[in-house]
Amino acid sequence: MALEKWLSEKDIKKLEALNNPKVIQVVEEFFSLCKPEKGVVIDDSDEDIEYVRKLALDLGEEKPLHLDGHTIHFDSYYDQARDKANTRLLVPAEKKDEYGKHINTIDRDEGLKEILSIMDGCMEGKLAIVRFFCLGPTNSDFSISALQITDSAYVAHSEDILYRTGYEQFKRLKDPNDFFYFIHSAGPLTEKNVTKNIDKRRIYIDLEENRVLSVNNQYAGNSLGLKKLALRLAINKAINEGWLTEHMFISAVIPPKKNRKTYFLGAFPSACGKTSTAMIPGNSIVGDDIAYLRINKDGEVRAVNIESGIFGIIRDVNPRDDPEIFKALTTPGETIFSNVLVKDGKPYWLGMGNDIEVPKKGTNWTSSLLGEWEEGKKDEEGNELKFSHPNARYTIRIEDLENCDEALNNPEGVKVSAIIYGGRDSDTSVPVYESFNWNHGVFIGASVESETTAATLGKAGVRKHQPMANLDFIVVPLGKYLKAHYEFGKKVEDDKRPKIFSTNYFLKDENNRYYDEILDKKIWLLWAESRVHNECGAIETPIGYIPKYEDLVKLFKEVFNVDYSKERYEAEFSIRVDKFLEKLDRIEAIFKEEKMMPEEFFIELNNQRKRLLEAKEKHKTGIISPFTFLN
Ligand code: SPV
Ligand code: MN
Repeated sequence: MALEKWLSEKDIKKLEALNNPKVIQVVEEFFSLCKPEKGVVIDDSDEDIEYVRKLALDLGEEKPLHLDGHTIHFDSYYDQARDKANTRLLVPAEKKDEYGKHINTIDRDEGLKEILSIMDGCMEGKLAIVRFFCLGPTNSDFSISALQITDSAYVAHSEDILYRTGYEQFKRLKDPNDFFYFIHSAGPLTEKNVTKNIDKRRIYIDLEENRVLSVNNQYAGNSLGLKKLALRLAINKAINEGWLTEHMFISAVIPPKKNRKTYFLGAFPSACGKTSTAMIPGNSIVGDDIAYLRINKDGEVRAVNIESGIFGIIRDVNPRDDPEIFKALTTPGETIFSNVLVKDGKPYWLGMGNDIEVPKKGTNWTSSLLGEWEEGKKDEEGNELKFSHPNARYTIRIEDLENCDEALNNPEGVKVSAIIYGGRDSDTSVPVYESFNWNHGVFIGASVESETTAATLGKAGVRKHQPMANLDFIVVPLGKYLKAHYEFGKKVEDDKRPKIFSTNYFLKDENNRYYDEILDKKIWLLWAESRVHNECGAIETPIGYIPKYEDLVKLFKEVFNVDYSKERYEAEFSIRVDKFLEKLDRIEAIFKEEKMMPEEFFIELNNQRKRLLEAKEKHKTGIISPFTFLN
């Protein structure tokens, strides 16, 4: 067998034990193309997993830090975030038009030819690691098996922290062809162990083969098959099979003094408070990024976290705002830091707390290109280089968090009672409201927008359309994706359908100051939780149901011992009709252009506009106080 060229007898036996001809074929095909010097097959044993952990250190892709188990990994200066321009969906030429303007496609034949030629010999001189994982808990209706081949020990190690092992699960596959596979190569590396040929970075998604090919990158959002690459394949699979794959956290809201847990899912675009909502103190976390949703035999909507770890933004993780994560990052245990500043084996990041003195020199994400960092150092354009990258990350296991929910690995998933859609909006929406029903909620999710912040490139305050916070990952026409949400809702009985809420933590006053404190999101979720249990009323407005003043007063007092003023309530919960109407125009302009749009979407859009115009006419103002609707 050709595999003998790369693999030991023992490793070949490991592959053969899977009894899966397709796995053998994929390994042979891509070993032949990528031409690694050697290969290794990793199973679920502690011994094999320890081998990968050590390999990342031996190869220098990670370096030890001062706390036991902590390591640092750097990505190339030019590889610090997802590469949207070079992440493309392979589509047959005749289908290209169906995908509209928002999905980055390339002709399948042309794309394959290009990427396979880039991958030819991309692993020369390196070791190819073959790994098996399970997306979602093992032994579950949700489980999807995944094969990863990578020449990066950092990638293989990260996946160990972030996903469940799946070698044994592969042996149980009902259909031996039903798995995802991911071929990754960091490509040739510089002497600093970062990708050399960034100009040839490509991430191509092939739905026909349920595979993603990714080359010349290391940043986890580009390289790790099981994260955003699998998300794209799973969206397609879910739509074909009648369930949902969403870019959502899963968290249990635990109200004080009530003996219960209510599971919420939440979709928020990047940098809109998703992980911090999942991590609200007092609640417990199942996942912070990606969920599969299915309807079980009792008609309940259930969800699992497809991951078992967090690849989180480290910026602003400090003892006050993110106590659980801060604690995990400052305690010995298996943790990978990436793209932070390191000095004397200690990691430093932006916003880690005022009482920590940041060194003026050290190694950071700029060092592989520009040498050691020191304060005042500038990039080619003359901008000062921060000591830690704004998108620097940590990789940890959820089990290592004190607020890990007991249902993390439950093969049945958790019962979904509510779904939240959040955006970043300084001047339009209220902090929290409830949709009238599922279809209205889907419309709210489809209309999520996020304003750019000063921290991202380009002009601040520009609104980006982010349907379900999933736009970057949707690989079917947008209309088809939305239709799947309407269809899913139809399959659930009224009393079992999750309630859908909208949140906005970023509303500002006329002096450009946020109304909300960082932890006020706890109150908005507790209000939503009490709505799930029909424990409080609400005010009907043109946009949906908003909280009553007295209910919020009670919650703020009970939870934070804070007096929530009538003035603040009125300012935050006024319905800004004109702003909402402007938003509707923006949303309509985007979806009007899309193919296969479900009728339900435009019904909701028109009803929403009608309600807003009627209210404006009736109350003769573009900003309506919440108290007005009580009369
Ligand atoms: C996100 O940007 O949504 C992330 C990080 O979760 S990444 O892995 O880059 O996608
Ligand atoms: Mn994400």
